[in-house]
Amino acid sequence: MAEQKIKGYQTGTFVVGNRLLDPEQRSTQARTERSNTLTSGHRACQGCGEALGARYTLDAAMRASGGKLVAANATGCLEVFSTPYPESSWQLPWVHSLFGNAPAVAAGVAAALKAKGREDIRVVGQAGDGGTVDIGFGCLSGMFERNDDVLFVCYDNEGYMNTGVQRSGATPPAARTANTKPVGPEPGNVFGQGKNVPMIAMAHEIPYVATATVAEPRDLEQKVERAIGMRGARYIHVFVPCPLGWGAASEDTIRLARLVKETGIFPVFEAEHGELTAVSKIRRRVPVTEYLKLQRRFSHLFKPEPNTEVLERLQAGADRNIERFGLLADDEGADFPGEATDLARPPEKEQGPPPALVEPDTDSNTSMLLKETHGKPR
Ligand SMILES: Cc1ncc(C[n+]2csc(CCOP(=O)(O)OP(=O)(O)O)c2C)c(N)n1
Ligand code: SF4
Ligand SMILES: [Mg+2]
Repeated sequence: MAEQKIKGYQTGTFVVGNRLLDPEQRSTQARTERSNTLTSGHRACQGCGEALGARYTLDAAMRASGGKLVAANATGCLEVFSTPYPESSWQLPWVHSLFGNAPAVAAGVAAALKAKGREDIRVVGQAGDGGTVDIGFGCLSGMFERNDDVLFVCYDNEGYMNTGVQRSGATPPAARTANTKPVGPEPGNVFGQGKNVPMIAMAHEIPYVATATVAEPRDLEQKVERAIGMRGARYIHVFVPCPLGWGAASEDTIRLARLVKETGIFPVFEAEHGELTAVSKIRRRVPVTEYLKLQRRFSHLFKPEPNTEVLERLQAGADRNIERFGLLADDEGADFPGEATDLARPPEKEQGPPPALVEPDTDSNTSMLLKETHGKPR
């Protein structure tokens, strides 16, 4: 079904009412028959982008597969906060894999279903960025290379959150984590490292690759539905803010997910068989500082005075994405009147630093809070 474009929206927040859409175009989350695959009672932090992303993704996948879905889940926050023994928040067949082998487990489930003649049942593998871009990468590449009939979803919160906010191969440059301290000439995470797994997935020329953020659930749902409608290896990389690990306010999760796209830091696109097929244009371009300043993991870039050299390097990275993916609309801003600052934190909240649940550079605090909220890290 062709996506119905939304013309109306609430200036300042980009909130879009489902009432503006034809009923069949409305979000899965707006339907009374949604499956609540990740239901209430789990232990995710308030404002957890990963919980939101998983729910959007799996509810859409359940709808698209007619409720015939199995999920294999790597170790990580999503698994830990959803399944403290003997409880579970999952309302679908769900299997926990190791930290590093969710793609292989998912591929095995798909192979078993094929052997049993049950290819009507679809398989999703899912993991955090650590389980995807780092330790699970070999299994993922194998799953791509064999073109296994699995949709693999990475929930990218840019670090190892479950174990106390360590750096991953998806942690952005300059970000502070428990093991990338803001000290020395290059404070925080180094530049020039890290893996772009959506691009690597494209290089495998698998049937479908897409990126999405939790700020645009309809876009994410449509990509999941498209992916479920295909066979073979498919990959969706979802940007999911982590209030605890990033030192961000819980209420800023959606704002951050919007800003990461509007700055060009995170390109939102689709690709089939290695070719780019669609990009989600920037509605109104925003400087990277608007995104960075809401997060304590980047606070060292603004005090005691702005680190202009590092900020310029980060802006250059976003500009490169904008150029590379053609993210600016020809009529940039024409359909979306207003100022770039519409997306920024309301002025009355700009008095001090964003409220952080913990100081992410205090390792013991982070670990303690994680234990209190999720149970023991695995
Ligand atoms: C082989 C192995 N190494 C390390 C761990 C500990 N461990 C569990 S989850 C995790 C990090 C998870 O990070 P990510 O995949 O990004 O998920 P997140 O918690 O951020 O959602 C680590 C290091 C483990 N379970 N197994
Ligand atoms: S630490 Fe981050 S990813 Fe984990 S539950 Fe909290 S907000 Fe979600
Ligand atoms: Mg992570």
